Amino acid sequence: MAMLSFEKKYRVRGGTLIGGDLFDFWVGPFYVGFFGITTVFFAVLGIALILWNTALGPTWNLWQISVNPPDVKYGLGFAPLAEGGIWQWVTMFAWCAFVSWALREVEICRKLGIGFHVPFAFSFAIFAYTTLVVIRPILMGSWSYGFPYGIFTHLDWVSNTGYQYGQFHYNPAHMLGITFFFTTALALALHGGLVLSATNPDRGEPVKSPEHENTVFRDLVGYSIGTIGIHRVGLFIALTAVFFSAVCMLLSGPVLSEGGSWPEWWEWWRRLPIWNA
Ligand code: UQ2
Repeated sequence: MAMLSFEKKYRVRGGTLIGGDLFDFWVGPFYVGFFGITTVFFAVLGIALILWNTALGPTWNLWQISVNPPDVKYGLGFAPLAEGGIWQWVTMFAWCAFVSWALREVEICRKLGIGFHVPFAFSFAIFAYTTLVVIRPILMGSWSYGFPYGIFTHLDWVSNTGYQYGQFHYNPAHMLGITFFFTTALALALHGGLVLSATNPDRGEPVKSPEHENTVFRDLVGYSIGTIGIHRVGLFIALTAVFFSAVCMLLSGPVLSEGGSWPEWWEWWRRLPIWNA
């Protein structure tokens, strides 16, 4: 069905979680809804605070601008605005904007009568962000453990945090996260390549179907997971990559304490009785 007639068919009332019909309208191509309003509301507040923080100095250099978390001395309390308090408010507004966006996705899915896979997937991204700036700082006892909101400063934070544990690549959850990220790239490369190959036959030839796609992989590796299967496995490995990235950070600090070392952690393996019997 052409999009113009389809949109007319599905752009009907209903499916809202809150607000009834009040915000149930579109602006151009965008569905608004209660959560469209709250997304814009929190995003504008957060951006305004970032601009204010930048106006306080010391730089307008885009690469060096940074909204920094409070000093460790403020613990889990509110810090003065210019000393990390702005970071705390930006974090709250960002979190509310992200959750609003997820709930707007839910309303759109309800309107269309489709599954909730898109908001479910986005919730993993929100979980990863929440892990870094809320859950881990609370477990560590200070908001100072959150990452700074700046282009170069967040890179420095990642590097420093990694080196604090000796060698992050020895973190077992980091290993799993990376493995799943790489496997996600492999799966998407296979899938994208396969679909484009089937839909781009020689000039004058008909477009090919799943039989051809299945046969490529049966010939190649003896197995085809199928057209729905590849999307299930793709969603699973992508979300699992994000999940283990969050676990990796919860292990580094809250579990393996600061000053600990991931390379040393593997000593349990070398100490297994079987090697020392
Ligand atoms: C497949 C299939 C698709 C695909 C791909 C496969 C017709 C269009 C890529 C092949 C996938 C396999 C063998 C599993 C790969 C698993 C991992 C974890 C990389 O069979 O069905 O649909 O796109």
